[in-house]
Amino acid sequence: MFKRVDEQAPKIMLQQQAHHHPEHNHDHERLVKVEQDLLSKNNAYAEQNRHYFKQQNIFVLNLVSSPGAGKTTLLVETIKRLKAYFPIAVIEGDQQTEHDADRIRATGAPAVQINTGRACHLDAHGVGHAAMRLALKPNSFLAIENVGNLVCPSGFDLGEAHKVVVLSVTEGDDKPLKYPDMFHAADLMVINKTDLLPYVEFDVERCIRYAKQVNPDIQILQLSATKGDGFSAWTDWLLARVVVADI
Ligand SMILES: Nc1nc2c(ncn2[C@@H]2O[C@H](COP(=O)(O)OP(=O)(O)OP(=O)(O)O)[C@@H](O)[C@H]2O)c(=O)[nH]1
Ligand SMILES: [Mg+2]
Repeated sequence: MFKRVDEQAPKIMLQQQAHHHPEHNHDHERLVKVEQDLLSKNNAYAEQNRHYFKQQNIFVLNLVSSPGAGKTTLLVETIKRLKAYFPIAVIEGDQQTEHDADRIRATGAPAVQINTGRACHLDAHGVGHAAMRLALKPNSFLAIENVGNLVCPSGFDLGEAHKVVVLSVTEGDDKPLKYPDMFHAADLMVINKTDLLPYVEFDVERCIRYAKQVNPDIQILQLSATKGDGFSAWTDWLLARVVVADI
């Protein structure tokens, strides 16, 4: 089951509070209030999105990772393998450029690019609008690729069924402990770029142990999006979850 953003929000607030001096309390309280308002507005839009996705039987994933972990590559390879099974559409979130949406469109799948500018994450309101522009098909799969960073997107529910965190082996095996909110919010961790394991210091078992320490229920897959090793476990995971009514 996906975890709701309001379960995570208090933890984020408390951690921020610890860094403030008493004389800044007033400013800090105002900041917390603004953040709470922002999150509750986001949650309301996320619920609207979720209601719509459920009505249309659209399976939605929110892919999160640090920049360059391989989210777009994973999606491009997934579309190539699964587009014959069900319609796939993508919402791309990046600070700037249309690059990732162009990579998705090259596969034949529709994509909408959201440029977040100064914001470091997608929000449910923007995702709702992008979903309308995509004219999504019922009984389909929608992938949302969030802005690359392991902090901000963790607190923002977009109406997805699951957050999927992609961690590549060049980033270091300690990331689940350093960025626990993200690994706590995700239901699945994909360890990507396993083809590079011979060349980097990355202890897969330690990474898995850290991820489970933060989130005992997290599911884990290991693959190489470029070479294809382990990829079928990921496509099987998806096939088991995207319910296709008309096949
Ligand atoms: N060796 C190797 N390289 C990979 C793999 N997956 C992705 N890459 C490379 O990693 C780089 C970044 O991949 P992207 O798919 O653009 O990563 P991203 O997470 O979408 O990046 P942002 O959208 O910028 O956050 C590219 O050069 C990919 O070819 C993999 O499994 N193995
Ligand atoms: Mg990308």
